[in-house]
Amino acid sequence: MHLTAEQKCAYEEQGFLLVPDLVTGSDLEALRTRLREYTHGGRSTEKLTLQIEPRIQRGELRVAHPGDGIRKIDGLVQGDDLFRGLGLHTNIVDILQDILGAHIKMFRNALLLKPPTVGSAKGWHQDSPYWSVEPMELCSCWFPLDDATLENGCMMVMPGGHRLGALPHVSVTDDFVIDPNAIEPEKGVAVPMKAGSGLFFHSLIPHYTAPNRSEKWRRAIALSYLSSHSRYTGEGESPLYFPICGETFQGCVR
Ligand SMILES: O=C(O)CCC(=O)C(=O)O
Repeated sequence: MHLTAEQKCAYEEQGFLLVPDLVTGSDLEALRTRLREYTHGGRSTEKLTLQIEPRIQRGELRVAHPGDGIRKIDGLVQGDDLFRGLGLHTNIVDILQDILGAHIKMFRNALLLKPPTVGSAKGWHQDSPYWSVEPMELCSCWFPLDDATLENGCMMVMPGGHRLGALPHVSVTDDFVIDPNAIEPEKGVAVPMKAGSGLFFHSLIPHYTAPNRSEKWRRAIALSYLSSHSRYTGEGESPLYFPICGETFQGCVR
């Protein structure tokens, strides 16, 4: 599933690209079923890192089942065979090679859940300012397991915003967001998506998701990748990243 020259150009110009039908049918259903086992019983989450919706964590909101309050699950690609298969899926890796080149590692994977009515917003932000990697040219594939709509908190992006470079970010309650003086949210566009599609986006694209005001789940996994030529700029040695394809280079991420 390689990109056409036109798609590649659109990604470079706009900083994002929607690709439909990366995974369909029973393969997509199997991922949903597996995730439900983690959130609502049947499978241990002991080896995973879970984050609960902040208002539920603080006791300001209640949900019927603990699984209805989970906001984030980290590490499924490392810990689960089906999600590992997704992280390494040929349809995704083909496109990543067109964007990042032949040598790729996975930087992170995070299931981002917006439970019905209680799922909160993720404010306008860029990913690279959160991440200790240079150059700031990572690529994420945001993959919804449910249809992502305006009502349940689909992705919103700022077309071309990756070309502004790293913008100043500030801490606010429960979040770390672009300084409101450095962004014009009215220029953002919503990207409703069918489950199983992928939104490939540059790590400097400003993006936002609204609260889930609907009765439907919005579950997505963010799969973030970097070129193996990238450099780790945090303290100490580079973490060991999950290998996707190609080689590792001296002085670069491990
Ligand atoms: O899925 C969401 O609600 C937010 C995703 C996001 O901001 C990210 O993947 O960086």
